[in-house]
Amino acid sequence: MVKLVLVLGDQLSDTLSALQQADKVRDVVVMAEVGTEAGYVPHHPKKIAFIFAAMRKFAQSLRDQGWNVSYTRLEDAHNAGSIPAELLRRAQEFGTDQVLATQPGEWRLIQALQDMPLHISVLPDTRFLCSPDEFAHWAQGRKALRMEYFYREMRRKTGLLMQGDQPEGGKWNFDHDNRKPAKGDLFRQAPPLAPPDPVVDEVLDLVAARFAANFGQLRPFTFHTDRAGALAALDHFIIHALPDFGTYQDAMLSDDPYLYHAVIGLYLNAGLLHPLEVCQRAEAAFRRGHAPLNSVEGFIRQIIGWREFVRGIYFLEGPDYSLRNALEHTRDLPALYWGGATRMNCMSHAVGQTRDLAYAHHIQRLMVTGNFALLAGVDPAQVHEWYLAVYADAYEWVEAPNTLGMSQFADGGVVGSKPYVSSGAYIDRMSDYCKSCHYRVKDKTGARACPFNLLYWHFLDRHRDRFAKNPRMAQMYRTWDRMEDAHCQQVLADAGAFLSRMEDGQII
Ligand code: FAD
Ligand code: DLZ
Ligand code: SF4
Repeated sequence: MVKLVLVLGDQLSDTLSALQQADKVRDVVVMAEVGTEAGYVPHHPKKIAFIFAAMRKFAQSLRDQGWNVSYTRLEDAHNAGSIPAELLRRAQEFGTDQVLATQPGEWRLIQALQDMPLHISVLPDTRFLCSPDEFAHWAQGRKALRMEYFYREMRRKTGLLMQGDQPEGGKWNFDHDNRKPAKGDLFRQAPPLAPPDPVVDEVLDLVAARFAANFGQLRPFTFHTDRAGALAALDHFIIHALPDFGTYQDAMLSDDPYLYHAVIGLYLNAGLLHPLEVCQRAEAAFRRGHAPLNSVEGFIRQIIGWREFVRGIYFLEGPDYSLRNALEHTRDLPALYWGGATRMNCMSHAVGQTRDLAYAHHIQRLMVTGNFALLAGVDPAQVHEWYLAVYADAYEWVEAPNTLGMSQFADGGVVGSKPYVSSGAYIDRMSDYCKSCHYRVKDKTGARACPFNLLYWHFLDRHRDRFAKNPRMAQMYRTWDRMEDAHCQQVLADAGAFLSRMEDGQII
């Protein structure tokens, strides 16, 4: 009997397990642009355009390889509106109830497929280096799950940057070399732009018509939308940016959104690049002397360490992970996250760049927008929805542990042993934002005091019961306790007033 082979918008890989198990002559590949996937959060228009254009091109490449592909466009009159409804419609059309699927990356869809009146074989997603079962096995019996130890296992497993059973250069992690601020440089090479293309143009018109109300600027659209383009972006990064990736990984500059970052997360997560090939190319650059060890190790750690680790956590923790709120934060996400005016220059740049590019690099996500939401006590569910919507690389398996775990501490310490919070001093050290800000980063109290300075102590003070005994935070509490009582009261009062202005919808 003919089988339907489901290929989702983030499963655009020739090596997909469902395709590998299918019979090219007998079976039918099902792909569908559907309202539910395009609308479960208000995705950035660039993200929707990237996924639809990449889906259309991948469908064509499958046809070119001899596959029979039934592709539903968003605007098709018979579009049933959701992945399950499209599968049912195609099942009726082809007289079958047999489906091959690769496990989706979100519990929401995994559960939707389980509830269907069809025989669906859900195969493991083999495009990762560590399966959920392998991760669960690694996690079993450990008191705390720490990325660093998991990462070492992945280094041993892949053989990346290894000399026998020892790490290259005698150390697993060169992070202490990677904390430098950056200076403007006119010669820094931005990621390459994709050339004009009729498939993309058609999708851009569709997205402009259907998703005009979503936060985010659609044009200019510069992402690549096929594997060849993604490989070109990777090569460009390895040649031009990888050598400095490590040193300036944490730096932020107002006029340079990409610095030495790869901007490949969207390609990896959609399936256009494979994590191992990416890391092998980076390792080869080290072996031929093109890039130093601190950069290559740092880059590989993000991919075989953090990326695999957060996926392991997502599947280990189960479907309720995205509902967690360990710190019981309840404030609404301020309008400035959706483009509302703000006087905070760092927030204005990080959000403005996100609106224009559907991209911000890790430290902007963690130490600017994430840090502010955490310090201000914003409801993590709203923070989670924002991050899932606004970045071109966002899917729940990777976004939720980063946002709810690493950034908001909403999982109570599963991903990180302490919350990532900082005052304005960190942002000042790592960026050029503060020098043209309305607020003064050196001011600790008063009307012009940097809000990060006020809220940092407010956060520590209100969560003292939870964090004072955390050995990694004891020093912060000792500093707070050494301050004059009157100063502390002033900081807390100014922070409270700032939060009240924010809640009243005033420009902050
Ligand atoms: P680079 O800095 O060049 O790093 C190279 C690659 O390493 C990335 O493409 C990515 O695949 C991987 N990587 C780096 N850090 C992480 C990480 N913490 N977790 C997983 N992979 C990592 N990443 C996503 O892919 N999707 C998300 O939805 C996402 N949401 C995030 C939300 C928050 C609050 C934070 C703090 C981080 C989030 N990240 C997410 C991780 C990271 O910010 C992005 O992977 C990275 O910014 C993508 O840009 P890049 O390709 O230029 O990465
Ligand atoms: C993100 C996304 C969007 C915007 N649209 C579609 C779509 O129309 N059809 C589709 O198959 N996939 C889409 N995706 C990706 C899915 O949301 C993704 O496969 C699941 O969230 C699982 O990771
Ligand atoms: Fe951000 Fe504070 Fe610096 Fe202004 S002074 S840019 S609010 S850290």
